[in-house]
Amino acid sequence: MVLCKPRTLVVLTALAGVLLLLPVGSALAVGTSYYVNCAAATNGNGTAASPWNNLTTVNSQTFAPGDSLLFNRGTTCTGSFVFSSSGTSTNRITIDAYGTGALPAIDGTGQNRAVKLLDTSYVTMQNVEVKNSSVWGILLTTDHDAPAVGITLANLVVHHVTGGDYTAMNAKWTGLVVFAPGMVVEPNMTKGSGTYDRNSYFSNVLVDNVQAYDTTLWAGIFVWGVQIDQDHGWARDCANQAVQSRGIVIQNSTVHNTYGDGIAQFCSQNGTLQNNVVYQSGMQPAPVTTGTPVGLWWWTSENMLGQLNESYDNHSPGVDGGGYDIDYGSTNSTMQYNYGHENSTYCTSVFGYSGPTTTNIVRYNVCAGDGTVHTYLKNGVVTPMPGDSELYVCTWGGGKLVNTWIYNNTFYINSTGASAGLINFCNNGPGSDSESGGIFKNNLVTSAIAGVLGDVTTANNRTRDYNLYYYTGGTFTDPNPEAHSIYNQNPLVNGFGYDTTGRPTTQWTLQTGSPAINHGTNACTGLTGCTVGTRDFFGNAIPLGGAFDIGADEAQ
Ligand SMILES: [Ca+2]
Repeated sequence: MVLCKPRTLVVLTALAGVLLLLPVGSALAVGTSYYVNCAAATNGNGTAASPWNNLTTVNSQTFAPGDSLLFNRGTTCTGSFVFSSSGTSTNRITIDAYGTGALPAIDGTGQNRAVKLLDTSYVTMQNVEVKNSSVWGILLTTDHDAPAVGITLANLVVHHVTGGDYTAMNAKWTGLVVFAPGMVVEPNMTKGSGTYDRNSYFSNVLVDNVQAYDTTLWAGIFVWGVQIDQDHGWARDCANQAVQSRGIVIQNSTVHNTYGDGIAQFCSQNGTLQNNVVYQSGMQPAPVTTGTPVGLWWWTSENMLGQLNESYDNHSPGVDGGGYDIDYGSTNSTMQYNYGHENSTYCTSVFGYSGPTTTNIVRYNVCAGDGTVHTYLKNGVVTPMPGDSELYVCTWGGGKLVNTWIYNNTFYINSTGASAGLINFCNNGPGSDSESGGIFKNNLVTSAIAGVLGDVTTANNRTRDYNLYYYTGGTFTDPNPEAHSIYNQNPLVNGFGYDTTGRPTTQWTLQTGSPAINHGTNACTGLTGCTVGTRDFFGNAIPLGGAFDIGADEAQ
């Protein structure tokens, strides 16, 4: 025994070293794997040799931390998969595929939702196809008064959520992948009798490589950050950071063909939306019901980051229908390194309503060829489409914009709408944005139309300088000339006018000899709390050559 002791210690030490190298969650995994093969002729006991063959049986099970629930590739389970077990931070539960072939599918067969993850924490769901439900593809919700923490959705294909009707309170919490802290009362279901203090939210969520498409409901990937309880209490709760969802990352995902939003987070904090592609959101036909879809955006949220996304060909039966939006009540957020093009209306908007929208940054984006649709059907009357420009800044109802910093973007304007140009005012009329502390600097503006600036009054509401303006059809005369800006010089960019699918790689970069090179300024000079970051749209370090270039490319 004594002789054995040192050897045991050596083994344990070696094991500990191995364990430390394993990913969090699998290091101490001690759970059981359960198997589902819905093509099996008989219902088994959940072992690999005798898998379950239907969702009713699966839904009746409770799983323990460390367990795996595995669906057989190449097979389809029909009905609704409802999962309510939780793992722990060190022993997650994993819902995954086994075997070979196509992703295992869950076919909702027209039920409200194909998948419902209810009151779950520390759960990973990956490598599954989800389809053919009527209101939600995957609904993540709660029916308790606590946060739902540590959920990962990865490598999912979610599609065809159609036919449902869920318009109570103009609900936007419907669609393909929806996070909605409870209590969501589903169509044809009644609310539970529990008492809730509205303290439920989502925390530390990862949505990675999810393909979500085709819904006649609202959204592609959507986070309604605060609790829904069948009233309008969320209007109050959204501003209460203590009960907002937080730490939600949506990345490497593609969303298209939704009636409402593409990817959005509402009433949330510290969220990230990156490396996503969104197109053909807002496809609901007129007449409008809920309105206001945007490709990728957030509303009443703090410390948000949207970057490296592509958002294009997005639409709306009503207003909005743009590529990106920092919506009212948002604070300390950044839209950067994004590509927006050929949207019905704007590339990017910033809005203020009922109070301030504070310290929001729009930088190093490429915006090209937006404002493709110029009228919509408003109350049965054909009306000019608001915001059919590259930038749409707007306040109403006591809203104001504070410290909106727009710099080092590249804009290409060719919209032919009545109000088209670089920047557009909102429905409240020309100059209807209440702005303080805003800047518009180092932007490269090329226009194929005469209205280069768009609404001059709105443009003038922010300090603008060090920009380059080039009108391809003639001479642009700025009614309020900027001291250090470049007018009427060809910016000498590669791929001039590029506004098609796929992030530009060489297009909109500066040629040697471009007047934009080293003619910008440090956009943060004089701005408290402003830092310019470390890179441009293309990944080049900034600044090069001892001075900032104008536009989204730091060439030299
Ligand atoms: Ca430079």
